Amino acid sequence: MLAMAARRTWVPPAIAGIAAVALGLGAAELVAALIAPAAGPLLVIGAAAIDLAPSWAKDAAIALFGTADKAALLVGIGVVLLLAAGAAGVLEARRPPIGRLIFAAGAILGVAAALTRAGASPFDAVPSAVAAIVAAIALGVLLRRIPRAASARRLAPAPPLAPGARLEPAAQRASGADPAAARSGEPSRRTFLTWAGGSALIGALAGAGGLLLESGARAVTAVREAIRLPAPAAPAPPVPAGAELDVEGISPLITPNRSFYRIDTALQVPRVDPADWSLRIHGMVDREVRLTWDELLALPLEESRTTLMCVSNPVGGSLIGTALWLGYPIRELLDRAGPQPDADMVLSRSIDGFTAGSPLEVLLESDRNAILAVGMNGQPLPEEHGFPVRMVVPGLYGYVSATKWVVELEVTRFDTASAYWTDRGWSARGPVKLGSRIDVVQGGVGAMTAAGVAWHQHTGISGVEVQVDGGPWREAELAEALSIDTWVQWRYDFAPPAGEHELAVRAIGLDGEVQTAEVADVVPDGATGHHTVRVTAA
Ligand SMILES: Nc1nc2c(c(=O)[nH]1)N[C@H]1C(S)=C(S)[C@@H](COP(=O)(O)O)O[C@H]1N2
Ligand SMILES: [Mo]
Repeated sequence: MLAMAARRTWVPPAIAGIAAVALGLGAAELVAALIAPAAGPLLVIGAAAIDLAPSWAKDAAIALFGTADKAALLVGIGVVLLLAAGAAGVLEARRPPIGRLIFAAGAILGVAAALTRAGASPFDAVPSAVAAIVAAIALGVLLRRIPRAASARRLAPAPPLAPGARLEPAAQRASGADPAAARSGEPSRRTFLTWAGGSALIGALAGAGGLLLESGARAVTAVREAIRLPAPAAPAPPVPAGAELDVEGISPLITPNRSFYRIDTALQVPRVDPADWSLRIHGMVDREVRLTWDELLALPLEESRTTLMCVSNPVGGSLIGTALWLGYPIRELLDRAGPQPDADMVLSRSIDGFTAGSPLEVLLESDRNAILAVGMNGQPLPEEHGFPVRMVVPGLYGYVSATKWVVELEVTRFDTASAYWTDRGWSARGPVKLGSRIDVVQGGVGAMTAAGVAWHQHTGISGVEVQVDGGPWREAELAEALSIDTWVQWRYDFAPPAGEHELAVRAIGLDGEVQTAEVADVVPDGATGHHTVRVTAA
């Protein structure tokens, strides 16, 4: 092998290419497992190969390999990758940067394949890019460690050998067996093979780890997709026709799952298999309660439409959305546990360690749809919105109530326990503030329409007013409210002269509160002030 490598100068660079690609793909697979489990390079390449293969090839593969066709595909991909990686190594050694260009081309194909798959996210581009960058760097490092003897001939073609000349001295020098070579700092063949083998091994380990993690994530995705949620025992009433205004650009009354805002501290979305999920209610209770997924689904589930909002939503911001939730009232479960009289807080805990502190009395209110939710807009919760179980509490900001991937409710006290964001400077209590937003202003001189939403969860909205150019506040048209827990759409028609105009909006609560003009930052307990926009009538 060693002597062969000395004579065949393409062998070490080919080994370098293969080792570099192994390291790159391994790193990419690990990165994919962490941020984009559907975009691991092997999976993406395999899927693209299946999509792109002509149907006769697919038929032939199935005829030839039967149910092992996927395995055969992977072996085929492996062989092609091996050849391409070896070729890239050889080309990079002879005509740089052709090898690295081959890696770049592979990355472009990988990114394209990842991004054009159904439901792709921008993150899906990362693993392929990581693969190419790591492979390119590793290839450079490895090529530099190829012993001179093996690379000498590519730099300067060796003179023709004199008849009868022997190769021994060169082979010996390059093998690293020559102590003089080792002393001179010249890379030895053993050093090179150690580096190449080490890269390939690390790549294989990272790749195996990544694939294992990804398969866990994909298994949960498959479990979620197979779930059929039970029909609600208490369905939400149908949406009345008057609840939705016909204005282009207004927030839809119900926010689709795919455009629902997402806020959490999770670098990697926790993957929780419902079969492993349980909720533990403990702390200041008469008896601890445990609830499994099957037990939860067997309970009479209720539907409710609740607007969820983040305390970090600035005036006019988009961290707010409304969904049809399916779940079970938390108060029923707390009643089973029997909270002690001096408790005043429920500290909910996510499987990833996040905590939220909600007032116990709010969760116990009989007319508050504070629920353990399993469904969102007719689907099992999306993984990034807390699958399989989260909390939803109308009237409280998300950070003090809406724990996703919830696994624990600890009944405790505000003066002894504190939650994730409370420890970071945010208020311990987070009731949602009365608010409104201008979504769109359209039209032109003499006929403009402004429209948007207003909310005060669990209080309700009685009116919305709009002010043009600092003039008097005028009443906007209000759509029918779905409930006091849901935002309400509004529209306002006006007839501006040509030029620039300033519009402001304010909401009025069912309790008579008028939305304050006083400007407050989001920290520590939510922004205030009127949403104001400038428009030009032309
Ligand atoms: N486990 C967990 N749950 C969480 C959070 C979090 O960081 N981790 N963020 C909370 C915050 S601040 C908000 S506003 C809501 C957002 O829910 P959504 O991402 O489904 O819109 O989730 C809450 N639940
Ligand atoms: Mo939030």
